Amino acid sequence: MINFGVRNFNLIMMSTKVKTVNKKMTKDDFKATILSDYRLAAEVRESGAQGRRDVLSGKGSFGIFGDGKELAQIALAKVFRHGDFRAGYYRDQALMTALGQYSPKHMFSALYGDPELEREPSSGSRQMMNHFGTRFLNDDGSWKNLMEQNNSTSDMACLASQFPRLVGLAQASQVYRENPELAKSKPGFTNGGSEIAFATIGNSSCAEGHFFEAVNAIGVLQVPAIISIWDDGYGISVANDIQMTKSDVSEVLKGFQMDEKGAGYDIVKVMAWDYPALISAYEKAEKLAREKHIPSIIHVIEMTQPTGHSTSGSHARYKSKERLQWEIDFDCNKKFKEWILENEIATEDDLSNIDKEVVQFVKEQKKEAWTEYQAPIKVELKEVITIFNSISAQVSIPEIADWIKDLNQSAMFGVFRRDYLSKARMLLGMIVNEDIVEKATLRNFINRINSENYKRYNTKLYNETSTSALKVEEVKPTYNNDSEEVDARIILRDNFHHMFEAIPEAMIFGEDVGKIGGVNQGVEGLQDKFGESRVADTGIREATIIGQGIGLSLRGLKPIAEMQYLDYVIYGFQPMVDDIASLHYRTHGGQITPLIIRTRGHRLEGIWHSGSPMGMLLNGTRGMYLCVPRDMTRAAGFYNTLMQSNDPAMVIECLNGYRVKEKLPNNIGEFRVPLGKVETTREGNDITLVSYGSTWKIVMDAAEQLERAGISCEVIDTQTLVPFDLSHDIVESVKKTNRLLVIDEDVPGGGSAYILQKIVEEQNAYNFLDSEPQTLAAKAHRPPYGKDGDYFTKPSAEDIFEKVYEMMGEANPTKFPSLY
Ligand SMILES: Cc1ncc(C[n+]2csc(CCOP(=O)(O)OP(=O)(O)O)c2C)c(N)n1
Repeated sequence: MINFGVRNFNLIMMSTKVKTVNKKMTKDDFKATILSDYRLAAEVRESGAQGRRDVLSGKGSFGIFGDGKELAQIALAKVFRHGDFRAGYYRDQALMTALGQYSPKHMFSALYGDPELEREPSSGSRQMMNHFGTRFLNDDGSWKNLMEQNNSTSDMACLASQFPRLVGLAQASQVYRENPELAKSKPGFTNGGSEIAFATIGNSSCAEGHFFEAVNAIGVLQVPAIISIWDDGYGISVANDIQMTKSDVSEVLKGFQMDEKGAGYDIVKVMAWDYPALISAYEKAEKLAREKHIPSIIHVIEMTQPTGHSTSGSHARYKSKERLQWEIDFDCNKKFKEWILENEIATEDDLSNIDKEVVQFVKEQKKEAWTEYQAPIKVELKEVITIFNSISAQVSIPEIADWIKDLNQSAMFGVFRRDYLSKARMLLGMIVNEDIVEKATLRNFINRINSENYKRYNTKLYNETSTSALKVEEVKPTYNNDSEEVDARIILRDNFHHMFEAIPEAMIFGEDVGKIGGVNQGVEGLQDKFGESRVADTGIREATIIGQGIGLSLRGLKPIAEMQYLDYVIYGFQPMVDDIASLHYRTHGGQITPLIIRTRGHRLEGIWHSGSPMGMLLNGTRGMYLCVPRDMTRAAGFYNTLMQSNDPAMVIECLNGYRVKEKLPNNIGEFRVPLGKVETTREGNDITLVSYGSTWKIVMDAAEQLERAGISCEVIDTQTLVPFDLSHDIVESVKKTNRLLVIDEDVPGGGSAYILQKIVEEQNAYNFLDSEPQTLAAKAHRPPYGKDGDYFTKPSAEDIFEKVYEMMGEANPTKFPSLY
């Protein structure tokens, strides 16, 4: 029997939110709290059970629920305060419910895929069910007061992907605590740095590198994170013995245990079914994190999966009979019930009444969710059937009768918009030559449904509010007559000094960024002037450098996360692709990361110091902006622009450009380069050459040589790849030259293919071309080491000369006879 002593009684009393309402709690209050926890656990369990049946009956496509994990999450919720942040995953149904942000109705709306935000506020069903997130932004793009709400950063299905951003979410509290003036100026983002970042993760996901990288980073930084590991022994079918050394993650983590100086984590192992022990574990962790910024890891073992991992299959396929029986016996809700009865907190009748009420409540919630989801769809269905009927009365189309029959039949169970829109579009094709008024009615219906669903499903990849970088006005760099020519890195350095003076939220961090001022000295002296909490060295851990930036930016800071070289961005690519780039889209505009990723790339020397994988970046990171400045003045201008906005972006500086001389502008820190605006850097009439980054200079050299051969080139620097030439200036050049060559140093079919698609397809340059549009890229392999490795791999001025000459020769072989 569990000993229900005075200690536990007080502990639970203290831990319940009721204490904020009534400090003098009676035994009745205590009972009410326990029964409310019991009800919540039962509600989560029951909604999972009913949701599972809905998937089997076809109303929902896929179900993943919080069953077997209820009690620990209820205990966690007791220490979660307004202003805290969660970075969790799909199992946290009880936690989200206990935080007042979720209900069975929300769960069913998400299960059905209801796209209306008021019913599915995490994502408007852009995400699978039980992928949680709260809204950080108002509709106008401004930030909500995050200290007045419980904050959940948006979950992802990619396991452990919540861990990189956890680093920054926790670190922000430290930054604010160390900078009280800054904290005071940001009341919507911090309460003196006392906020905790709570992470949750499944036991098997702990085998991911992101988990260990983040645990190490948080341990180094000593920031207030509480990590809960929900250990049910399995990752789908694969048990802990295959997932983890010694089959036990907290055994493995022992080296992170706090030492006598307070460095490291407090690591606690606790049973998933032991209510008082869970509460006590979270109480202790909260105190350490909130008061001393000491992180904790709470390894919750002996969790179960009463109905298996998800709706994808039965767990009887991979669990023994003994294990299945153990899961029944040690089910946390069952054990909680036993504990309540043993300690005479309530009677069997009390609990079975709650169970009955819960079943009824969940049924009602489910019904409401379904009815509200289907109601507008049924109105549209009625409308389209009326249109079908009136067309059928005038034109003989035998299929229509069957369509109407099928649609009416499926309406009894549930209709999707695609069911009738696909028929309507097919029908329009069938009656295109009929002279009937209903054709217009049908067309209007299709257009209306398409445009309404565009808003539901296709918007908000980018921020379109007044906080967008596209709304930032251009300010050109200005010069005196005697402006000095300096090493280009000086322009960046001086610009960062101005920026950090003007923007107290600005931070920069990465490998070698602090003490030595960056590998190319672009932030020289910045740490001395602005301190280690704003200008910092980090460990070699690209994924969590990016994650650090994500978390900090979600907490009102303006981080610049540095990837030392473009070739190593691949280590940090997963959080860019899955988290940053999709965040605004997947939350339906509810969250955004105003994070700048700074890196340097393109040509230098060697396989891993010359990469220019633009195609990879472009394909992976739609949802972010991609700036490819040709020099450091332009790079500084992009940083200045981006700092004024809420948008995530990457800026790639030219690795070979830091010692090149550039004129020092006299409005350093002030000038801003606009995004999506190309620059024509040489005018010409015969051919348009489009490039960017380090290749731009080589194109300019080639254009000079081509002039001597009688070929006049117009050279355009794209400046940004995303957005791309928003005012379609390139096609205006093509209208004049009628020829187009795109040059870059990515693989063939990489960045250059993207540019070509933009110009030929989106800007319709096809209509103005007299020659085949072409690309000139690097070789498909990596650039080998050495000057000759570069010369024989990346486009040289001679390669460009010959390519252009050949294109001109095809049009006029007499004037431009073959070179070879
Ligand atoms: C990176 C990644 N790999 C694989 C999957 C497919 N997958 C989804 S859930 C799951 C098991 C996760 O187990 P665990 O971390 O223990 O969490 P649990 O679901 O048991 O709570 C797997 C392999 C995924 N979503 N993400």
